[in-house]
Amino acid sequence: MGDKMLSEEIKNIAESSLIDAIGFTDASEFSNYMLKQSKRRDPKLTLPQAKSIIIFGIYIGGITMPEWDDPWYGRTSRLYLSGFFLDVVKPLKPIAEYLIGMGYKAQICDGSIDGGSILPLKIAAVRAGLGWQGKHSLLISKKYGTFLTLGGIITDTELEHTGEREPNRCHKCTECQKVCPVDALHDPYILNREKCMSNLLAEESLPQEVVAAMENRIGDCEICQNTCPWNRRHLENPLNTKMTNFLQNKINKFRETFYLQNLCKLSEIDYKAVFGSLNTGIPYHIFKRNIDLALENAKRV
Ligand code: B12
Ligand code: SF4
Ligand code: SF4
Repeated sequence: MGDKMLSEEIKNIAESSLIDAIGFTDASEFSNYMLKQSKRRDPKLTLPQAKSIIIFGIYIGGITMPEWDDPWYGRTSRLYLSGFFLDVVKPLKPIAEYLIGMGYKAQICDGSIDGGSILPLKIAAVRAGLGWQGKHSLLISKKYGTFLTLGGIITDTELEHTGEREPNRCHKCTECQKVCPVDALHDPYILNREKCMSNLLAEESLPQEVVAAMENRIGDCEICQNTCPWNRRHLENPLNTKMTNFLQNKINKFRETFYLQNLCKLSEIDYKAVFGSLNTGIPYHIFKRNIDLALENAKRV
């Protein structure tokens, strides 16, 4: 049994931090995590006294650029535009601070600044009852589809666990596997990182088949998410959440910048100044390469 009042207070703070979904689970090892050498495998490798994990979901379904289908426009993803690519820290901070103020320990995940990537967030979210892992490997929530960016806190306090696991609702569907242009989802539920464009568009070497498949993408790919039936309503009519509105207003100022002919003029200093807040971790020379290739692809359309 965990502390019910503390769990309720955390939920209240989460709501005022514009967090959309929250779940509590135990801090035992994730024995099915494939990266056995990673500290994400066991919360106690980060916090030896860990007792609970809090998992948070922030809806980003409404964050898009209307021009994405234009081949002369640089396409990215909702995660990229949200600025949560490496860093979901900000909305989680008041909760960590509250726990620390109460005399507990609290470590945030995912943060490029604080604590780092210390949890396998998808499987932790499944354990906390936020949804199930789809065949594209992402967490699907009945309410939010895959458009929840995830964050977590490892703490040494005993919290009331939400635990009820969602059943897998992919059933016979294999749409994401069929639509991936680079066969990165050959085996259901397992993403082949070596093939996935979201990874390769941030890497030095880009295989020829990816150059054609990337079309106007300059970072990230959402093809498997865009075909998932659990996202259909969010693509057609996204939920009107405060965080989505806040982030969409923030990124609207980039709308002109994302035209390929504008992007290719950005110097390294401009790139850091303009895209620094999006925190994508893509180095300037790779960003430039992606723009050059996207421009070549646009000429062929
Ligand atoms: C590294 C990383 C990447 C890497 C590599 C991913 C990988 N699979 O290795 C790259 C750059 C490719 C990547 C891409 C993307 N990522 Co990413 N990524 C991460 C990160 C930092 C770690 C993920 C990880 O642990 N990978 C290691 C492998 C082993 O884990 P895995 O893919 O979860 O593999 C599991 C399955 O194979 C599963 N499994 C194996 N067999 C079976 C069988 C069954 C039946 C089941 C159910 C499962 C299962 O168990 C494995 C766990 O051991 C997390 C943040 C975090 N701290 O968790 C974000 C995270 C997972 N990414 C996220 C997102 C959104 C993306 C992108 C959609 C971004 C984009 N728009 O381009 C793409 C996703 C493409 C896709 N189809 O998954 C979100 C997911 C949100 C959600 N709703 O699920 C996260 C949680 C970031 C965040 N803060 O929100 N990502
Ligand atoms: S993000 Fe793109 S490349 Fe990666 S698995 Fe999904 S569809 Fe395939
Ligand atoms: S597209 Fe179909 S198989 Fe893939 S995750 Fe969504 S529901 Fe599951």
